[in-house]
Amino acid sequence: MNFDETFLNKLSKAKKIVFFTGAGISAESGIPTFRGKDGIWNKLKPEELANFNAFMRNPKMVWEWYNHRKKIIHDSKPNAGHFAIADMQDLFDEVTVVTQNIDNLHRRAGSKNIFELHGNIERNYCVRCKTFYNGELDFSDGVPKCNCGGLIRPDVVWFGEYLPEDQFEGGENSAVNSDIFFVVGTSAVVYPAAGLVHSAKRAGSYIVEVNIEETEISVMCDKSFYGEAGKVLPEIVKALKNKIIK
Ligand code: BV8
Ligand code: ZN
Repeated sequence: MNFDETFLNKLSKAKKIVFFTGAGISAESGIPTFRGKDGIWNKLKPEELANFNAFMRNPKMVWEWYNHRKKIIHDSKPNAGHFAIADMQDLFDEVTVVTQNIDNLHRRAGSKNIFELHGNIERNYCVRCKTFYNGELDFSDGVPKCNCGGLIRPDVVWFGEYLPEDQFEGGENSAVNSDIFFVVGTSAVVYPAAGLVHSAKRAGSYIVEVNIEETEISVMCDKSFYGEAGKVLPEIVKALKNKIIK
């Protein structure tokens, strides 16, 4: 892949980089996206699964869905896109990952500075007393229960729920202080997460999109690379390393 000098100069002068990522960066790890052609939302309605009332109405069904996704995630590995982002930590003063994904793949790829806007499928807590249960859960009677009798739920953000304040604030802060804000593998339709692109833009960041197709925020981007994240991101790392050694 060839990158124009303007882009490479911008990159080589940058100090603070943010990678705002969505389900698309994990697609090449075999984890289905939400809204793509084979997206999981096509078959299942988010309101039927990813919301608190649906869980309280039918916790067994919601747990079956999350356990199914957990199995796919446990059988998957970070891909070249996740590793490229982790590699960038050696090329810039500060690299922050702000992810909407709950699959833990950025951490498994070696990224250190991560804000998880929508939670993490490896964590669970009691809806009543908020005690965390992060080991194996007991599904012998269908739905795991806390010692206090409350239902245990996945620690993910459902529709209509607030994002964890510390994570969203961290993501917002890194966005507005970034020199370059990469938007990777997200349809950018879910708010307030997608609002971070607007915050970064307003603060004067250079917005770079990596996606297989145009999205709602493509018009806001200074640069768009259309291709798979697992192909484009390693190419950017390679081009940057070549520029640095020249
Ligand atoms: C909330 C659960 C406050 C975890 C998810 C304005 C302001 C505030 C709220 C709203 C608002 N407008 C609407 C709302 C409500 C709602 C919302 O945004 N609805 C949308 C759908 C219209 N937001 C909320 O409810 C949020 N909470 O606002 O609280 C509040 C509280 C009370 C009352 C009022 C307000 C909570 C949102 C979080 C919901 N949880 N998931 C889980 O089970 O995973 S959302 C779900 O969508 C996932 O978390 C996912 O991360 C997220 C975003 O999807 P993407 O990651 O972008 O994935 P998608 O499939 O859409 O796109 C994939 C992209 O990758 C595509 O572009 C594709 O082209 C690309 N791609 C594919 N392959 C590749 C690739 N790119 C590169 N390489 C590839 N190989
Ligand atoms: Zn409890």
